[in-house]
Amino acid sequence: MEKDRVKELANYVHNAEKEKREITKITAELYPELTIEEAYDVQEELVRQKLEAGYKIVGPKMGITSEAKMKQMNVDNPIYGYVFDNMVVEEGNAISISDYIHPKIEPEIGFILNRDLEGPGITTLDVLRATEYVLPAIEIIDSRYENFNFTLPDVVADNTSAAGAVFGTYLRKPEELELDVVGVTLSLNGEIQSLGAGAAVLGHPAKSVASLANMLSEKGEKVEAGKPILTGGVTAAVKLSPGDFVNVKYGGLGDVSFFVK
Ligand code: 0L1
Ligand code: MG
Repeated sequence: MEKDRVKELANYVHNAEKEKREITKITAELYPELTIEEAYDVQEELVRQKLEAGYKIVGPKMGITSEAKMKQMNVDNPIYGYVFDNMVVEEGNAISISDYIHPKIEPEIGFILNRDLEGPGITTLDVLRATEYVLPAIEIIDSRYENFNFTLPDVVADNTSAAGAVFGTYLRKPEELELDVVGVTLSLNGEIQSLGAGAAVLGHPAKSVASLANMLSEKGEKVEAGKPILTGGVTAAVKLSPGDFVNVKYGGLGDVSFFVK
């Protein structure tokens, strides 16, 4: 795809994010033939624009990591995007719904590595051996597309709907937990809305990090030590409304809460 076209599509999603308004998916009319590879070019341009604007990458995030979501989108591989510093919400604080379009949340298990991981060929075991800490986290997703209606290339171009991240402070060594059987409950205002186990994330959340390392290696990039990695939703995403009190509990890994104004 020509450079101007990449820029045009990156501007299209970036402006929607900045102006907090819904747009029609790229593949509807603007560029129906968008491929996954081209979509990552658009994402790269979007990331470049954000860095140029002064924002910093906090860490990568994985998306479409559950079998249910992969089946729904008819794909075999997850996707990745980036969390930026302006998206981070301090645990226990409040977000304002007007800062988003139609936000949803996903409970996730975060990883922090003690050394860089460079694919190809990275395994789940490699990841566990390179993990300094695992931590509880909540991702706020806010697709810029109307009604979260998109194809896989659309959502890749839109930085995989990344809009927020709340990182918990209950850090644990990976050997202290069986991450695939860590149970998670997501409650709004004291009522459980969704639940799941770590295995919902590609069978094991560490596999998601391995998959990220192997995908990034195709571009000559690696997963960097010290940056929190969001591995993917453990339960189905849940819509937020003003007045909500969000609490997610993770078996053996503490809990994370925040408010919605
Ligand atoms: O983080 C995620 O799994 C979301 C990826 C994008 C799909 C969506 O917005 O639902
Ligand atoms: Mg997610």
